[in-house]
Amino acid sequence: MSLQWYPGHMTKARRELVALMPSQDVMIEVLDSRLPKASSNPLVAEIRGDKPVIKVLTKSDLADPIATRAWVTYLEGEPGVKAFAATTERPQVTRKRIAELCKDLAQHRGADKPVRALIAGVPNVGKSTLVNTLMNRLVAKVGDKPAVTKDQQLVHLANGMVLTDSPGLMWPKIEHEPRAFRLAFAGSIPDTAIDYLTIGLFGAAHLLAHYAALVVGRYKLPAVPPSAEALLTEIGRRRGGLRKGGQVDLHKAAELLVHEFRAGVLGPISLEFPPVDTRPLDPVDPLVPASDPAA
Ligand SMILES: Nc1nc2c(ncn2[C@@H]2O[C@H](COP(=O)(O)OP(=O)(O)OP(=O)(O)O)[C@@H](O)[C@H]2O)c(=O)[nH]1
Ligand SMILES: [Mg+2]
Repeated sequence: MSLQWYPGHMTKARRELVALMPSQDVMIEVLDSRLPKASSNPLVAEIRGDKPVIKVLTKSDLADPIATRAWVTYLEGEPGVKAFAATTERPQVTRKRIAELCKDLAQHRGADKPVRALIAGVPNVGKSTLVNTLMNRLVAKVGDKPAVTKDQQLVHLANGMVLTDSPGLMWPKIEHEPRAFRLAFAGSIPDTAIDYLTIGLFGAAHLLAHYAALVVGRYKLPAVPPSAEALLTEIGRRRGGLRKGGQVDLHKAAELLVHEFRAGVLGPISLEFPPVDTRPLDPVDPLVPASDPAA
């Protein structure tokens, strides 16, 4: 299944990002910590070109901290990339890190010229929330659904930086099925464009494979269910997802699982993990890969 959701305002948003980027010093690409790869939009990378980028992994309070730490290290291995994990639970840390990294990446601007940064990313990852955190007050509209921001918004920070918030951008067709499912499960694609049962089954399978103890604990299950469908059936039984006659309504159970995952009530969960470093270890110092020239 490929997924198509590319509302009209995104064509305009894309054009405006292309027009603005040349005047910017830095791109701040916002990624969801739970799916940093699936939420990195190839169009955003294309628009950025070779400008430096800060990859902010938002909602880190909802993600598996070990996976997030590995993602930050992995992303920083790419040229011109700085990365860090952010959460609304620690706004001061975010303000400090962004100010430091922007200064560092835009040294050519000198002390007297403000750093200009464009904030971009797929819908619902927390771009406008980041703007509000950096401003330390509510200046951008935020919402718990995709496509809340429809137009670019320019804001001036007290430290002189000039930020532009932008509408969440998708690309016309997501060909890779697991990527589309991850984006949908996390809430970057509107519920009207997805089928809850398909997404719920995908999520249930992932949870069973990587976070079985969390689902067993949350739904008070006697054992790990043998399949994604069995997990949804158990959830439906326990949470009133029954049709007349006592049959479990799998759609309802799937919807419940999707919403509980998004709200973080199952615990900190990541939907993907960075590639494992398989380079041979240095025989003298086994903590570094032998083939790493920087080691
Ligand atoms: N738990 C948690 N939720 C967050 C965090 N940052 C943002 N959110 C929530 O994520 C949702 C989306 O936030 P927005 O800032 O509107 O996202 P956006 O990227 O601007 O979305 P669009 O404008 O639709 O592209 C809101 O419900 C926020 O409260 C975070 O660090 N932790
Ligand atoms: Mg927004």
